[in-house]
Amino acid sequence: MIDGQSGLDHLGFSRYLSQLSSALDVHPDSIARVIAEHKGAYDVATADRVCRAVVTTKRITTATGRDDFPAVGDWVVLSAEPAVPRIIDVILPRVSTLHKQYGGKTAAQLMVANADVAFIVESTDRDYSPNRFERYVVLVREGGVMPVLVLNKADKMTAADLAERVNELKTRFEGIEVLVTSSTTDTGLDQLIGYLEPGLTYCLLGSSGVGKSTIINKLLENDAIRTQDVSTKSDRGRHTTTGRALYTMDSGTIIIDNPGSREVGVTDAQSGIVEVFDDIETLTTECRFTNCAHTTEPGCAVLQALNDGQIEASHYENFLKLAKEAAHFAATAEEKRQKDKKFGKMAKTMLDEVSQFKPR
Ligand SMILES: Nc1nc2c(ncn2[C@@H]2O[C@H](COP(=O)(O)OP(=O)(O)OP(=O)(O)O)[C@@H](O)[C@H]2O)c(=O)[nH]1
Ligand SMILES: [Mg+2]
Ligand SMILES: [Zn+2]
Repeated sequence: MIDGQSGLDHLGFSRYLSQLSSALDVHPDSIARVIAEHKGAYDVATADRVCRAVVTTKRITTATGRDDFPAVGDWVVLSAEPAVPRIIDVILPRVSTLHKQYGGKTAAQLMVANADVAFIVESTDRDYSPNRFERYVVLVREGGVMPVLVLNKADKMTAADLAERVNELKTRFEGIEVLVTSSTTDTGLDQLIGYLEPGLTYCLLGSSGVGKSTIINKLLENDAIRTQDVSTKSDRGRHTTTGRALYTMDSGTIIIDNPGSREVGVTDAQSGIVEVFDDIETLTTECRFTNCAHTTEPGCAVLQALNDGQIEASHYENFLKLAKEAAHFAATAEEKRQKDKKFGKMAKTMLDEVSQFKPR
């Protein structure tokens, strides 16, 4: 059985145990956490070392999907066989998961396991998209992970524009923390660091080039991760991070870096291909009405593109499907706001009524 002396705490083991619904009957010496994924192999960290590990052929032949294989963040049991690569015998129960997309349940790819908090990073430049934030928020919550929005590269925008965006995000994503950061000027990094708790696992998600790895390098203070200068043409880094990896901070916080994703969208269940809608999103900015639903409205740039054959009908339908889910999310937030407003009114009326009986 496991007590507090497992030696795995720098990897977040106590936190993991506290989230499990039943006790683990495994000797801690055989437990490791997956910290990186390679083609056909994993790096796993035990209490005192990092080593290569592989899964059994039995696992490969009996697997029914990606979830049957280890992912970064997983807790696993290694076989007693000391030879390297070690053998991963068991994947311990996951308390949270992050899949690449939602909707097409069959092919949803597992990215990360056992993360507590996901920092969803966008940059202030043209990457900025509240809709994308929303897709990530849905995805993150579906996996049982807490979302936090991070608006990075604050140095590239005026304070006024920045405040406007933060305001927009706070209104749209009630109850979700919004952090503003810049790795160039160190703006907001203290706030971000203040947010981190020892023993918890955080992961960074977001498009390529928004500055995820740079933030982690700042947190680790040792440039552990290679990043790349922004390509001048597109103003974006080119997919610098190619694999996910888990890092441990001296403070005891665990951080997972992800390769930039252009992958958040619904899945075409048949092909397993992930669809993104950046093209349609760009078009929506040209619709006549800002609240255009892109179904019947005059002056709709999306319908226009559909008619022109510029976008595929199936692509358009998937976009509507996703928009519906997003609208549902927005509606829930709006309902809550209305409720709060109603309650505020009611409270005020009550106060007024009570004040009538105030002793003179
Ligand atoms: N101006 C500015 N540039 C930044 C900031 N943070 C990162 N960058 C630059 O943006 C580029 C991309 O940064 P990365 O950290 O590699 O981005 P990433 O999100 O890890 O990208 P992928 O690994 O491809 O997913 C680099 O050239 C960084 O120097 C920032 O706060 N301000
Ligand atoms: Mg990176
Ligand atoms: Zn439209």
